[in-house]
This record gives sequence, structure tokens and C-alpha cells, in this order.
Amino acid sequence: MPTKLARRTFLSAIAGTALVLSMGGAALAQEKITLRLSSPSSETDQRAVALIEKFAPAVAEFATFEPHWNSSLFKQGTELEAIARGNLEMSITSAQELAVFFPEFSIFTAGYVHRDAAHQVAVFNDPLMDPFKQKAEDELGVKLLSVMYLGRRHVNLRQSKEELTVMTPADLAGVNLRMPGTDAWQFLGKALGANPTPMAFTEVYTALQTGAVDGQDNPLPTVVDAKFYEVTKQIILTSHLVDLNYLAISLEVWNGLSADQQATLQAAADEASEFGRQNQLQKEVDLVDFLKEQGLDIYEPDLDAFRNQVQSMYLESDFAKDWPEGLIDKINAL
Ligand code: KDO
Repeated sequence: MPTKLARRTFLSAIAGTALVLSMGGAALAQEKITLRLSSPSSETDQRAVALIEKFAPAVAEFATFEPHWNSSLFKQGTELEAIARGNLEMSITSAQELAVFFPEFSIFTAGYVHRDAAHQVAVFNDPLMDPFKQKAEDELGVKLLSVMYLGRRHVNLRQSKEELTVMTPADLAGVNLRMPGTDAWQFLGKALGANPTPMAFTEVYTALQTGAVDGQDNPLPTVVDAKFYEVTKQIILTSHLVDLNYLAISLEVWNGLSADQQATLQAAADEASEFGRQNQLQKEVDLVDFLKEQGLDIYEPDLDAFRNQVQSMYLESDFAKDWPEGLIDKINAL
């Protein structure tokens, strides 16, 4: 959906269907429902593990959780539209994907805004988040249940440290860095000083192997889970984005549940997210040694240089024009 006009047309078309669909919701309350979730992540990713081990059994009385990993049901970035059209029940979405529809979500995509996992939770649960959640519900028919922790994203390159040592954004000049395919992601790649290349997650391993890209950015657990360490030689600990995802469900499906079922499902989402968050945090610590054992160089660059460049590029960007007045200060104050 490339143009703003197309997105607006899509949103108004969806607003019409949402009304019609919600009328049938109550009748569905008695039946056991199927909750299909589509995600690019593998089934060994900690968010997936948490959903399988915690979420699925907790909702089993009234819902069958049916996850589809590795983008096997919907392509990365098309899940929200699928939910809005009534073709999918759940996804693990991102602020970058929501920013395609609602530009103000880009505030949560900016580098060096969230400080850590606890800060993400505080922001998600704060009233400042209410208008964002409401808009996703009203205009897209998507309910954001909880915030999931993906981790600190770092730059991960094919070149060895001897070939290219990266201490500042200037050292990434000309580096072809794969970033996921939305404007918000591409801008982050640019802000880091690299040449961002859009590509779906499921294509990254091969692109690194063949040299179609020089590198990618993801948290350490993802580098291991997706085996990117097999085809790269160094990780620069830029920590440029403490990355989050939202566990999302179709509002129509949610509205079809009884109040008790809604409470159970919400508690299951919270528990799974917390479980996944703790596991992911532990893995971020533990995997440094594993990656070193695999022969990768892992080192910290000049973090002030990265933080200063990324923050100033965001503040001067068109993205910042869509951020509600004073919100960045409120986020920083939490
Ligand atoms: C990625 O494409 O690099 C990314 O890390 C983006 C995240 O928002 C998230 O969707 C994730 O991929 C997938 O779930 C795969 O782990």
C-alpha cells in the first residue's frame, strides 16, 4: 500500500466493514473460536515459545490458538491489513507497521527512545498510549493486547572487524544494511549512517550468505535463532533500538468474546509477554559468549556518536512533525 491516499481509502473502507462485522460478534460468543496468528518469527523465537507455552493453554477452554510462523500464512508487513479485512485473527505487530497507517506511531520507532524492557512496559501501560490504542481499534479494527520485548537491536555485518571497524555512524557509510520494509525502518537505517535496503525477514539469511547485503540489524537472540551468526563476522553493539512488538487481535473477534473470556485472554497475553520478556532478557546476556565462541567479534562503538546522530536526525525529520506535542518529554519522564 504505497501511497498515503491508498492508505486513507483502505482505512475508510475498513471502517465500514468493522461496523457490519461487529453486529455478528455476540452470536459467536458461545462457539470455540480459532485464533490464527501469523508472524515472520520462527517457532523457537522466545515470543513464539511464550505464546505456545503460556497463551495457548490459558485460552484453550474457548479458543484454539493456531500460530503460523516464518510468514507461512501472511507476508511480513501484511498482517495488520489481513486482520482489518477479517482474514486473520492475531499478529505480533510492530510500531513500524502501525506507522504505515498512523504516522504518529513512528515516535515508538525512533532510535534511542525506549531505554529498556521495563520502560517499554511503562510506556505501553501509561495513559499516553490510550489514543494510539483507540485509533488502531477505531480505524483498523485491531486491538493491541500487550507489549512484547524483542530486544536491543545491534548492527551485524558480513565483513570482519579487520576489514571494517565501526566506531561512529560515518564508518557505516556505503554499507548495505538490510532493514525491514517500511519507511520508519528505512529511516532508522539512514540515521545509523548506512545505506538501508528493504527486505523481508525470511529472506535475510540468504541475502547475507550471498552478499546481496552487507549486514542486518536485530537483537542477539534473533541473530542466534535465525542463524545469522553462520553468515556474518561481527556485531557492533549499537543498541540503537530497544525493540518492541505488540500482541494484536482482531477487535471483531475480541468483541465476540464474553467479559470473562476477554479477561482470561488479556491475562494470558500479559503472562505470555512477561514470560517471553524475561527469557529474551536472559538470552541477551547469555548469548554474548556463544557468539564469541562462533568466532564473531562483538564490541561497543562510540555510543554517544550514534545516539547524538540518530536522535538529531529524528528530531529534524518529517516523522517528528506527526508526534503529538510534548509526547517525547512524557515518554522520557516515565
Ligand atoms: C525484522 O524483520 O528484522 C524483525 O526483527 C522486525 C520485528 O518487528 C519483528 O517483526 C521480527 O522481525 C520478526 O518477528 C522476526 O523475528
